[in-house]
Parts: sequence; C-alpha cells; structure tokens
Amino acid sequence: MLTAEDKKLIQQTWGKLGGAEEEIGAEALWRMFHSYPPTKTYFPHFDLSQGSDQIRGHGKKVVAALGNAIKNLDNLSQALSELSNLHAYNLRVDPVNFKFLSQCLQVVLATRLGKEYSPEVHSAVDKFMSAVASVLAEKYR
Ligand code: ZNH
Repeated sequence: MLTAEDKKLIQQTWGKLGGAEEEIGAEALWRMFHSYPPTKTYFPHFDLSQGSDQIRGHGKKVVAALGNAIKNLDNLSQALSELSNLHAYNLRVDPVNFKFLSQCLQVVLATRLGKEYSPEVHSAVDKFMSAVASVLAEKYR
C-alpha cells in the first residue's frame, strides 16, 4: 500500500523529470531489452537499436501512462483499466516482465536524480511500480 508520504514523494519525483519523459522511457526500455533479452520477443516488429524512433515513441507512451497513473494514485485500477485489458488479452505479456521494466526504470531514475533518489524515494517508486504491475496483471487468467 502506498502511504500518503509515498504518494507525495512519487509526485515530487515525477515533477523533477521536466520534459525528459521520452528519454527516460526510451532509456528504461533499452536497458530492459539488454539486461533481460527475452523481453525483446514481445517487440519483433521494433527496431531495437539504442535511441530508435520506435523505442523513443514507445518509451514516451509508457512514461505518459505512468504519469497518468500518478495523477490517479487513489484510483489506479480505473486509471489503468484499458491498459490492463490490452496487456492481458491482446499482448499477453508474462507478468514477470513488469518487474524487469520497473527495475530498469528505477536504475534510470537513480542515475538521473543521483542523491535525490533517496532510499525513501526508491521505496515509494518501487511500491508504485508494483501497484501498477498488479493492476496490469489483474485480468490474467
Ligand atoms: Zn506495455 C504497449 C504501458 C509494461 C509490452 N504498454 C503499451 C502501451 C502503453 C503501455 C501505454 C501503448 C498502448 C497503446 O498504444 O494504446 N506497459 C505499459 C506500462 C507498463 C508496461 C505502464 C509497466 C509499468 N509492456 C510492459 C512490459 C512489456 C510490455 C513489461 C513486455 C516486456 N506494451 C508491450 C507491447 C506493447 C505495449 C508489446 C505494444 C507495442 C506496439 O506498439 O506494438
């Protein structure tokens, strides 16, 4: 469960990204493809070289979805309901992969934010990404 303090930290942290969302998303994806190569099998139609238009475009979409989730922290299931359908019924992404993306995103944030990525922020972002993952995985059968 996200505490009120976690929510505040997540919102503050997101506020610090200021315009770098696409880059952050692209870096996190690229890192995921390289540190967890089986994740690439979901993107056979993408050019997976670093900084490709497709990675950037997809990174932007993923980070925008997370931004939207952050505006709806008390209502995640509803805010992510369409994406949850998409991942469960159409894409059939094995939920184990959500952890990989979460981890990669955290490394990217830590690299960018340095000291500001304190243990408290780390913990809040980790909980947030787990909450997102459980909503995205909630319709799997
Ligand atoms: Zn996912 C898609 C989000 C994870 C795979 N995604 C997507 C989108 C979004 C997202 C927003 C778009 C949609 C539309 O267009 O409508 N994801 C997301 C999030 C997350 C995720 C938020 C977490 C956190 N995914 C994931 C993973 C994977 C995936 C982990 C694997 C590995 N997705 C995917 C795919 C797709 C998507 C494959 C499709 C792409 C294209 O474009 O084709």
